[in-house]
Amino acid sequence: MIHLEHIGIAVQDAPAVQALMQTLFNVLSYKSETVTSESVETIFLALENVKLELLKATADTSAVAKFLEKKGEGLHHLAFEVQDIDATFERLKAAGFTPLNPEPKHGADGKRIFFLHPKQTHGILIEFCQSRDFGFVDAPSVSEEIACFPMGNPQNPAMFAFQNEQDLYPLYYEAQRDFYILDMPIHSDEDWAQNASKILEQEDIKEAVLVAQGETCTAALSVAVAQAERIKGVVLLNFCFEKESTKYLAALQQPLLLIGHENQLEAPHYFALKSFVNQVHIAILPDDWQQCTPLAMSLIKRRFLHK
Ligand code: CMX
Repeated sequence: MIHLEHIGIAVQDAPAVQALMQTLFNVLSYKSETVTSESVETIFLALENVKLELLKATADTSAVAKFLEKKGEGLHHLAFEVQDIDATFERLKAAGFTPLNPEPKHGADGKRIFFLHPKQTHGILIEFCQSRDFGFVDAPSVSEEIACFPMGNPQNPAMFAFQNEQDLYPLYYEAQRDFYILDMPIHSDEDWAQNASKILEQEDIKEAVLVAQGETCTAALSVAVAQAERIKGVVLLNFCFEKESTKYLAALQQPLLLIGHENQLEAPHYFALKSFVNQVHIAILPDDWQQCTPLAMSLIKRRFLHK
């Protein structure tokens, strides 16, 4: 199924446009990336159903520089995500289009892309893109006894994630670029710490960032305390205070990143943790954290991968 992946907007003054987006939509940019082959700097903002890609020329020869000179700031292109970019490329060539690229090439955001000339598409510059395959490992479980689902490239730093009801799936999607994810679905509190230890040993994970959300946070904290030598940092999303969790928080030695959202009742109380948790960073994101997944991911990467 084809969907609108992003809207490209040519900008002269990126900070001014970013400030405007914050005022209009309450969104912040979550990453910026220079695409050398296109001579552009891209700045991404995520709305619920589509991304905005601000495009800044980095050289006078850039297509964006030419566009800005001729038309000024504004809508530059629409990018549609397809499942098979090579097949789409061939299909459109057979339909009589002359793509601007001899074949799909690497673009921003880890995607393969190609463009059609606006002269062939009633004045709209159209990009087709396909997300890179991040190496999803379709393994049922690393252990027959304990359900744990690995995703991503095993060469990447490990992210040990506790979730229930697929809450963390949007985050996993983003995280697969940088982490090897060990997803441990939670069904009951029992033996979590023990099972988690088994998985860490079976998979020979020497260092992992542990991520949990909502009601799985207390169990995750117990694992972090029990496995202090293997868990190098903890991320709690929408953490809710519980009696047990306070005990583990006081014993926690690793850096902690707490990500909440502003409508959450507990969020203002997170700051009280600074008085007794060793190294805690707190981020309160606008609205529901699932809508802020890319932003949450960039905080996790900055804190634990120093990216
Ligand atoms: N949207 C609509 N029309 C556009 C356009 C755009 N983004 N860019 C150019 N045009 C129109 C021009 O207005 C002009 O129309 P007229 O002849 O009616 O005046 C016509 O296309 C030709 O424009 P040009 O200035 O002579 O530019 P070129 O033909 O040299 O280049 C294009 C146009 C589309 C081939 C070039 O911009 C290109 O290769 N774009 C694809 C790559 C790109 O845009 N990269 C930046 C984004 C990278 C990313 O997202 O990663």
